[in-house]
Amino acid sequence: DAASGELAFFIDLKPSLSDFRADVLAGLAKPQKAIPPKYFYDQTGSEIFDRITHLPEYYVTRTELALMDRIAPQVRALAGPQAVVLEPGAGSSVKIRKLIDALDAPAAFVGMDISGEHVRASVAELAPDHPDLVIGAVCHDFTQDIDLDALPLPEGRRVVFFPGSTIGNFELVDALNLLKTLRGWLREGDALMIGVDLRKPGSVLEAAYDDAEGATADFNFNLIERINRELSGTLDASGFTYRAFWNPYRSRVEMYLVALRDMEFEVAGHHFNMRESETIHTENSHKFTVRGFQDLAARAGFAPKTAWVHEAVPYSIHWLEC
Ligand code: AVI
Repeated sequence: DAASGELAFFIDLKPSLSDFRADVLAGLAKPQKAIPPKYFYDQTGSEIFDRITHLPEYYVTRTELALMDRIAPQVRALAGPQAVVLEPGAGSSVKIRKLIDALDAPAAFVGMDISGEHVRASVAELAPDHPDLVIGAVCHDFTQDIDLDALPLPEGRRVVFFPGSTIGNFELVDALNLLKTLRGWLREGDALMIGVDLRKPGSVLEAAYDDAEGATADFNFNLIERINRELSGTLDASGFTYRAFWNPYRSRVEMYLVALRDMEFEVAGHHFNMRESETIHTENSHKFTVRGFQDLAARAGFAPKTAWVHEAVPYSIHWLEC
């Protein structure tokens, strides 16, 4: 197709596809029912997430974009000329455009995502505006190792860009492992630029994750619909309500679907029941302190170099060196 023709390369590393059926069945069989948050992001879920990023209560996206504008000159100086930028998880093209425009004659940009089609299309959109940039796409699961020397990359300092505080959706051990994996992609002198949301009052966090117009609730209810549609589920969405609360002891917002009554349902031929007020844990969003995140990064083998914090809303972007 026309889009991929504009890419310098598209490499399919054939990541093992995660198993929605197996993960949902295992998650619903646990004493505390839980479904991994990566399953939010089907077509509809990705559209709802995009709506979330524009909500008045959801400060994350607009705060990170404003902070990127403010720090652009410093990022340009730190990265130096001819940087090779890699983005695991094909996120918002608004952010990667901002970064590329901030840099001094960047040499290459490589988008990486578990969905090959998605990453190929979104990365190709950058090509017309950046004729001098080597632009590539890789179909890859970013929680897995990759030998970047096997890719046709130009010379230059590698900068991995991981915005949006996605790191906060992982349990702490998994966040540490992901940071170690990213460290493993890089050589001495390379860098990781990562967005990390910070602790703030519980009332602000609970509003951000349980908004007035109900978009975050819809995001969760879409998971029920996806299970019903793709796994022959018989869950009755009207039997659930959505709840988010700030857990200060674990420094995270926890999100749940709560049963409003006793229920029985089937998923993929398996029988389940839930008691009234029993929950399905759908997501965590960890909130860090600057020091706490730097310590985690240091344990993964990074040297924290600079942390920028937004002046009004606690949100940070870290420059970590190898
Ligand atoms: C993608 N991730 C960083 C979002 C967050 O803020 O934790 C996911 C999200 N879930 C509900 N609202 C936003």
